[in-house]
Amino acid sequence: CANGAGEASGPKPLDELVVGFSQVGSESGWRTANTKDIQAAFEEAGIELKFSDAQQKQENQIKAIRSYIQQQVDVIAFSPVVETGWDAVLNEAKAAGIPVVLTDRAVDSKDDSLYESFLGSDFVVEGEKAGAWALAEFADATEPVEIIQLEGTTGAAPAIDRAEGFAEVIAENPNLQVVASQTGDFTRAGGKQVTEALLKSNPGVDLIYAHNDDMGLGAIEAIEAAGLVPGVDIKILTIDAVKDGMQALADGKINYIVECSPLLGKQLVEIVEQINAGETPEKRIITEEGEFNQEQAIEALPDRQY
Ligand code: GYE
Repeated sequence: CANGAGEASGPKPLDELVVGFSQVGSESGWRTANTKDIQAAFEEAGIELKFSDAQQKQENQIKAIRSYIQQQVDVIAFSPVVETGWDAVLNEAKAAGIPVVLTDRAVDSKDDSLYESFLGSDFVVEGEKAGAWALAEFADATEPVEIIQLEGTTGAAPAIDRAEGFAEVIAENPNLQVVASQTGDFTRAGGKQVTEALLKSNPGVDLIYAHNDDMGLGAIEAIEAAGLVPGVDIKILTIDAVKDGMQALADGKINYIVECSPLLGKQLVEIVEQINAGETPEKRIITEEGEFNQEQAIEALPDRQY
């Protein structure tokens, strides 16, 4: 690819580099941790980071990216709120010779020359891990296991992939049935509202699978308000492992969490440095992550940074 910033003019000193970052929003504990980690990593590297919060709206991200193109930043990084609809603006960045790095979430573009690298988790694998826990947890069930799924933002890579991975794995046991599935937009308020409504139409629910901790935490509030005991009357399975989620797991209100790490800052700085040096970064960098049951959460909590 001929559009590395470093290739036209040679590497710049780091304190002359400018990176524009368009963040999804501040919808969850994960997002807050991700923003902090990225800002801290650039600060530490002495690289200027222009930051904008899109409030979960694609149009805001497109505007931010266009403004970074206009400002001729050296690298644009962004975490796409949804998968589709990026080709036009990414082609504008390409035409301007500004390399783009995807962090956290994917775009569904067929043309992978539109970005240098994609750094983030494998969300299908996360959904599979969640499904594997559900399979094992309800292995002995002789009656149908009713599952409510709280989906992330509609059209977002983690919502699509976490649903897919989970569905594939639980298909192994026809007793496990997703009886209702709705978006809570990755927020606590969304998780609470959807759970409130779905508990009424599905009084026999056994498990809530939430695509992130925040929606699971909202579900806990709705379950308690209905006079039920979260983690006991209705089990809860989530993804992320942010501090509030881990605390709820330690307290027995959530039953299992699949980790999704928001700590992408250092690796993003490395990618920017490679691009600046005229090197080609890895096209796909997958984050390493674990899984937690109650005991493991109790053990991990004291050292949890976010
Ligand atoms: O799981 C959720 C956040 O894109 C991986 O977005 C991220 C997801 C994360 O709102 O909490």
